[in-house]
Amino acid sequence: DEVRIQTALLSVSDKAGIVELARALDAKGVRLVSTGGTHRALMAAGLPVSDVSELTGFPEVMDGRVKTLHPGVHGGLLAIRDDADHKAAMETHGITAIDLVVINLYPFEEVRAEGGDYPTTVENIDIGGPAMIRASAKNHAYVTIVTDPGDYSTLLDEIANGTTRYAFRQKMAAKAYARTAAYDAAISNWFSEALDLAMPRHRVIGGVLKEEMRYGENPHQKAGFYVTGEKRPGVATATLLQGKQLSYNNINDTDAAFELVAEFLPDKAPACAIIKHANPCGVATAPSLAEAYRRALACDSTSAFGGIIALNQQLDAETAEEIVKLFTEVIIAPSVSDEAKAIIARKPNLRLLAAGGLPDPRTPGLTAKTVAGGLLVQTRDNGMVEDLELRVVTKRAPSAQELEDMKFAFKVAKHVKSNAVVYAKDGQTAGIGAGQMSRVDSARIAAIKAEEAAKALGLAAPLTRGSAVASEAFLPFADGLLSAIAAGATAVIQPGGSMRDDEVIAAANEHDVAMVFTGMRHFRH
Ligand code: 93A
Repeated sequence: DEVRIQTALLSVSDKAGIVELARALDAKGVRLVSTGGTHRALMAAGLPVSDVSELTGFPEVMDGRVKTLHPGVHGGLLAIRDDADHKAAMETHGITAIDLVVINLYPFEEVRAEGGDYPTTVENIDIGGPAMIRASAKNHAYVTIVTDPGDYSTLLDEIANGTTRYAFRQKMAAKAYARTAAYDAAISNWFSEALDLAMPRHRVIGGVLKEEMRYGENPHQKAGFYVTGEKRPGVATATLLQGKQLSYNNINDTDAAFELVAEFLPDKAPACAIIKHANPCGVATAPSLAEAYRRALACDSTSAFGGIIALNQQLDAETAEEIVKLFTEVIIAPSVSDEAKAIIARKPNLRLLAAGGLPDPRTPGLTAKTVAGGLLVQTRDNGMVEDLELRVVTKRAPSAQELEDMKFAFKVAKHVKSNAVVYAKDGQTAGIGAGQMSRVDSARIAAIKAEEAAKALGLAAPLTRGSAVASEAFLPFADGLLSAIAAGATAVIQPGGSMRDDEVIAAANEHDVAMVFTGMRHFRH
């Protein structure tokens, strides 16, 4: 199953390492053929290399759009070497067998990520490259295909004796199809964005492996981070300024934290969210970022230990000084001041991420989760309470302050696993109940958390007294409401739409509680 490498076709956009590879191949007596730019680079290095037009007998035309799309190339890639008919065709048409193909594609993904204009992005859709990759990979019985510059040294190890083994060619072929699939997925996703086709049915769901993690959610699970190329500031594109590589759980929690804090527009007020196990354990806005952090922490300082902190503004020195007092896993912010960097540097294990901006909570994008045998895909929950028509359903209308607290609580509830109950007062969470199977339990847990926080802070009464409470889905019975009233809530925000809305409204009226319906639900599972 060993194939001797006699002719190699090199056609690469990213020229890094290609001269060294070509030199090593040449030293083994491999005949080199390449396309325009690659040919020039190898000639400049003094290597003997022929132009692909010698295989095709046809010049590169149309600004290089057609350079390798020719039977002289594809026959040499696809021919079954020991088939009599194929051999005859090669002889009749003067086709040379190509044994090794080294290609990397036009940088479509990079051009897209850099926000290239429409014609430039289109021009960077590689046609000839993927065609050759797919042809070579199909014919891996004879042809070795290399699509990743990271594999050049592996290739040189493999061909130490001038041949490649079947198992190697097979592995490289599998990798090659993963490459072309990811490439086309990126093109498809770009079109969806360009044409604003948010519907999942228009999309190919695919990503490119950005990094492998040491393990997954648990140490016995393997894990990788695949990036889709979506233009959204966040954990996939952020710069790690210091600290170890993020773990699987770090990435998941950091995403949850940043998406939540981005709901609080930075020009309104500084905001901070602290996340544990993908749920917020404290969220606050305040006149200063450091104060927002202190208030977010006050909600549940026990859970915040080892948490993930997201900020909606540049991390400044004052906030950094506060943060380093406690053990934190990750900080993510749009940017970090130099002074803050120096302060965080005192905690070398603390991972610090600069995202370069905030994700727009109103853009749809996609979310996906796996189920046995499939992927469940939907547009992102981009509903914002500011955009909703709030309907007052009780005799008493909320005061201006209650209304503010309601909206704040509902925004947070959107990012809490269902069933979510969130108490808020004066721009900070007072208690959060997450992930319970019964809504009453979430309401009770949130109240207990608020009582504990009050004790820890030495307050006379928990912050739930005089708070607004949000439920991310309708209150099915009055019991959840009564539990919230018992904790001291005076205002309630919920989607409404239960069969027993009348019962719930009556209970609110009885206790002089103000209630509004949003008409929008924010389940999160
Ligand atoms: O424009 S293409 O789609 N048409 C082709 O026939 C073709 N052949 C190779 N792109 C084509 N390529 C790509 O050119 C390769 O995939 C590689 O990325 C690039 C190398 O071109 P050069 O050697 O001229 O720099």
